[in-house]
Amino acid sequence: MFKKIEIWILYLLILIFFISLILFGGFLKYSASGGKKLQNLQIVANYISDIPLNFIKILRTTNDPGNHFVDKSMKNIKEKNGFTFFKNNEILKNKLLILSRYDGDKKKGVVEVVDLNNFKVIHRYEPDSKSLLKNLSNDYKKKYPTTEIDLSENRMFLWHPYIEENGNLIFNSSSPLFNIDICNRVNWVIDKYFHHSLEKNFENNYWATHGVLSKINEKYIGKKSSDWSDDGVVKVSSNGKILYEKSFSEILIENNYQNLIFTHLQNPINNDFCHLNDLQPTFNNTLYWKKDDIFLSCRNLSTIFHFRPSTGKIINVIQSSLISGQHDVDIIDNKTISIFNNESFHTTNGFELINQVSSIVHYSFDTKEFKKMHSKILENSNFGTRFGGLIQYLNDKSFIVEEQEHGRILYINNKDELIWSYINKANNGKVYVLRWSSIVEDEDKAFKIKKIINEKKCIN
Ligand SMILES: [Ca+2]
Repeated sequence: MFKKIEIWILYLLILIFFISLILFGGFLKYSASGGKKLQNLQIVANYISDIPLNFIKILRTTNDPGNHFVDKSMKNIKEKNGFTFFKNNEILKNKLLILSRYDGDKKKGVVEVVDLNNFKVIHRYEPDSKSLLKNLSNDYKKKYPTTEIDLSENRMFLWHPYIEENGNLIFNSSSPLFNIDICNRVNWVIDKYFHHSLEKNFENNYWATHGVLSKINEKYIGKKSSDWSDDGVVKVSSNGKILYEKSFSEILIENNYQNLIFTHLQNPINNDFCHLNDLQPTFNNTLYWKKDDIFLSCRNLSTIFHFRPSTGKIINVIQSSLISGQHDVDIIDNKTISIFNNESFHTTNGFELINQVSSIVHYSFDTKEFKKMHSKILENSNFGTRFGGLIQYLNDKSFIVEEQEHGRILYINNKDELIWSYINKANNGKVYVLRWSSIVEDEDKAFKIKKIINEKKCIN
């Protein structure tokens, strides 16, 4: 069946193979160090070198439905599934929890509306991934070739969902921005790549974070600008039209902060210099900000930027030795913001928690002081998440905090006492991640949502 070949030919082939391997490796190193010669050959060599990693990525995503969203640390594995109550509390009466979680039993991302009078799930949003995909343009799918996998039934999730009083839900899944109705039917889609945060502003528009292809000059970042991740801020109208957008690198360059873009060039996270993970609009004029300014949180710079879209100006750069790898900036009062401080930093082992717990930091514009809050209760609860997570204060200064990667929510009253906890556990005993839940505090809005849910007539 096989022909015999001379042994010297075999040795010659092995020799050629090793010489080719050395030359290929050397050429890749030359390319990675910014070599300018043989540009076309560099593109081909880099494309070939990407094949093994891309192949592994595809294998992982197609063979591991659900496993991607398991908390592999097993941190909360001994906790009871669902809600556990520690103290009586009436504050949340007539309010709703909008619970975004990966359902480990159904192996899909869902949003549940929980009635906080009795902690019963009164509605579930379970959008059909095929109908979401159907609404995307071919251009988008071409630009983001893993879209079919990322939005497949087992892989999609509903990130930072915002519920309207008519029951519509707006969310992204590291994907376009979707607006669906109470029966999971698509109202509108914005065919751009959104991620992380969505916040409503004073005029009922939304501010959202999205990823954009970098517009930074090629002479700085080379031809593979598609590998250079940039973020942007987008203002979207309630009927899904884009009213304003600007890339984060443009904001920094126009404000003479280009040094912050290139700080991380030698860092493993260099292609994600900002990692914009929250965008918080202001609702009034105060001594320290104007209505519809936004606070932008860049995790990879451990920095909050106070930005004024109306003038394009960065007003303030907020940094502290206390803050590292943060998510979620919120406005507390006319002179204070809170920062969900993951206290995580990027090492050669990936992201790690500095002190094993995450913290909440308040910054006062008045005194210019940073202060850690609720430390004792968060430490006693062993609360910490390297990625994601958020805090929401209610009017009485009680709050929920979400431990995203460990699938847990804590509700803590204004005396720093734990009232209840929630764990996202499946029947297989594993804990699955959460994706930024919130409380509908406005009782009138909660009432209208409940009415829509009670009267819905969905044909599914
Ligand atoms: Ca926020």
